[in-house]
Parts: sequence; structure tokens; C-alpha cells
Amino acid sequence: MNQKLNLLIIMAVVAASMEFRGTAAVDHIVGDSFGWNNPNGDNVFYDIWSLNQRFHIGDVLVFNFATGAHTVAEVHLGEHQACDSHNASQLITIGPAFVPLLTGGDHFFICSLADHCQKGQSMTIRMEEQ
Ligand SMILES: *[C@@H]1O[C@H](CO)[C@@H](O)[C@H](O)[C@H]1NC(C)=O
Ligand SMILES: [Cu+2]
Repeated sequence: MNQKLNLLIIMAVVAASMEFRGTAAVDHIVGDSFGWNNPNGDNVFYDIWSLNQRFHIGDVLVFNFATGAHTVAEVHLGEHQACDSHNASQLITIGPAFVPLLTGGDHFFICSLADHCQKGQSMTIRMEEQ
């Protein structure tokens, strides 16, 4: 776990220091001041936040949450609609979490705890065309 976390932090630092097409990579504070929390039934909260951002490879998602209160699970298409974290490609349990966006296409994140995903703690990130 710690090794995985260290690797993530190193990746985040590397990604944050990279530059693309002359513009510096951007840190995106997920949910702005609300952070990464349970929106309690507002199922479009994170998708509206996401639609108002422009994501490029090398950008970093900053998930602000209290360790133990939430998790960040990166899942695949369909799994996010099903709120299924069993096949997550990464599961981060320690907050805050810095997640670099290293590939194009769509990325899906959910919280794996309780019914938080069903209550709207679920997000699609659509990368800009490179
Ligand atoms: C499960 O994870 C693997 C590897 O990350 C992925 O290729 C596969 O599509 C996933 N399964 C589903 C049902 O999304
Ligand atoms: Cu949660």
C-alpha cells in the first residue's frame, strides 16, 4: 500500500512538472471547495464539475477527502454506472489523493464505500483530444 502510494505521489510530481504543448500541466481540485465527498443524491454534481474543466495528459486530479471517510477507485466503463469497484484499476484509501491523468480517452472514478457512489460520488473524466 505504502509503496503504491509513494509511486502515485512520485507519478503526480513528475506529471505536475511536465509541460505539454507549451502550457503547464494543470492541477484540478475535484469538486472545488466541496472536495471528494458524498453529494447525497446529487447524481450530476461531479459530472457538471467535470464538464466545466478541460483535461489534458499530464494534468493531475486532486481528490480532497479525509482518510477513512472515502476512497478513490478508478474503474472501467459500465462499472461506474454499476458502482462496482471490484475490478478497479486503482484503489486509493488515503486522502488527499493526487491522480495524474496519463492516458487519453475517458476515465471513471467512484468512491467504494457504503452507498456513496449510488448517492453521486461518481465521476467521468473526458480527456481533450491530444
Ligand atoms: C477489468 O479490468 C481489466 C484490467 O484492468 C479490464 O481490461 C477489463 O475490461 C475490466 N473488466 C470490466 C468488466 O470492465
Ligand atoms: Cu465516499
